[in-house]
Amino acid sequence: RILELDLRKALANEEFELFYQPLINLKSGKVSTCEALLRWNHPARGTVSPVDIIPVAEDMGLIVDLGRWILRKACMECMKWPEAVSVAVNFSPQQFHQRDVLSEVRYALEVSGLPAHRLEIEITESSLLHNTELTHDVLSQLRSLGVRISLDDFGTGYSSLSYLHNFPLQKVKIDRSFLEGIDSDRPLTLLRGVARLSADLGMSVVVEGIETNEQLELISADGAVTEAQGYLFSRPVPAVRIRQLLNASH
Ligand code: G
Ligand code: G
Ligand code: NA
Ligand code: MN
Repeated sequence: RILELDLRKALANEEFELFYQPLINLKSGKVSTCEALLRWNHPARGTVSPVDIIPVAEDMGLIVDLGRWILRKACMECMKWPEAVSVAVNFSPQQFHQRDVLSEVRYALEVSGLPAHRLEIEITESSLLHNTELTHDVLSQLRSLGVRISLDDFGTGYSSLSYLHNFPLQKVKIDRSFLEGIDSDRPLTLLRGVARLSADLGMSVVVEGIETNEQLELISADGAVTEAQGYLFSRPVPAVRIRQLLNASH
């Protein structure tokens, strides 16, 4: 595949870039975290989406190198932000299940100087499907380092509610599909239920994909949701732009 050949060169040629999208703490109204989102500035194709990059990188065995680059870059970028702001980094299942995942995280923190409590790792339910005992150990060890684990896209996979109490997770991100139609006809029952359950289990709760003020009001009403993310606040933006945004708001 052409894409594979290009992908091998892309790391060396510095064609990758991280964009950042803020998560807003609903109590303070301030940015709590910024999520790093991968972009590839392909010399001929223009911007390539992570949806097209990550699976190919996993097939090629390039995910470890690429993941290492992403993690370090994100940690170094976070060092330029106000201290109250954390960075969230997405881990693909292969990246999460690599043997050296702990050393990778420890090393990224070390070389960047970022305190562990300012790093959040986003995994999806698919990372929790297999090797549950080993998975549990890795999560606990990451927790001992002081990083937070966030369960991304909750509600799109098998959505076993048991994940929420069986694994040591600190945050749950409710997928934006839960918002569909809530400002018109669909009852909020499901979203509120998941949010309340997660909050009662001691987790921070994020709702993703907030695009309107109506949606923001609806999810804020009962206090279970702690953070919101979506185009209403900001699209994913380049590093320079997020720095300006954070300096203006903190
Ligand atoms: O930013 P965008 O909407 O294009 O992201 C599309 C998908 O790609 C999302 O599911 C997001 O979690 C995933 N993604 C974005 N950046 C990364 C990354 O650095 N690593 C991994 N594993 N997934 C990413
Ligand atoms: O899987 P993950 O949650 O990491 O995916 C993040 C993706 O969602 C990014 O590609 C980002 O561009 C996209 N996104 C972020 N906020 C919104 C939003 O408010 N509406 C829509 N439609 N997509 C969003
Ligand atoms: Na994510
Ligand atoms: Mn998500």
